[in-house]
Amino acid sequence: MRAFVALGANLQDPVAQVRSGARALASLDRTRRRCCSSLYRTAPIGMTDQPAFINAVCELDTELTAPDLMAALLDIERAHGRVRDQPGGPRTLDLDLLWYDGQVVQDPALTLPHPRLHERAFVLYPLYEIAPGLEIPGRGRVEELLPACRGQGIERLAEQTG
Ligand code: PH2
Ligand code: MG
Ligand code: MG
Repeated sequence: MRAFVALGANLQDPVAQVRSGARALASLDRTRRRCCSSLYRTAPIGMTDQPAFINAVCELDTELTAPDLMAALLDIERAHGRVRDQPGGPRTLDLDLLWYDGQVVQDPALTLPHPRLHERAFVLYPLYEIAPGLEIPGRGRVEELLPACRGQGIERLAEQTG
């Protein structure tokens, strides 16, 4: 199955955290990492009183089911010292399953596509870089969603994701 995962970090050397997260995705069981976007430095959305984020998106080819992939993402977050205290607050590494085989899932443990992806520049810009024509069920193609979130602070970095 094809899947897209968003990476985000704003604590403890965020560039290194996102790169390390991207490497962990590449070594997941029964999974191949097809590509990664550039790294982006982004203004915090929601809780704005926190450091800037580093964000990226990776595309995977996986034989894991969506729930198994989700569980593996949470394991990687924990291995990067993720502490869940404040919702939307600062974090060492956040891995969000954005899209999995075009599936629509409404489950307390997993919502697909990711419920806020269509309104977030920090997800849409990196996704546009690697999959501009991707259809987000119920929302439209990435390239159609991008214009609505112009103006959210985002800057593409020259350094490689890995
Ligand atoms: N993640 C959030 C809330 N706000 N803002 C930016 N710029 N990047 C993020 O990854 C991010 C955020 C909750 O997951
Ligand atoms: Mg998130
Ligand atoms: Mg998350």
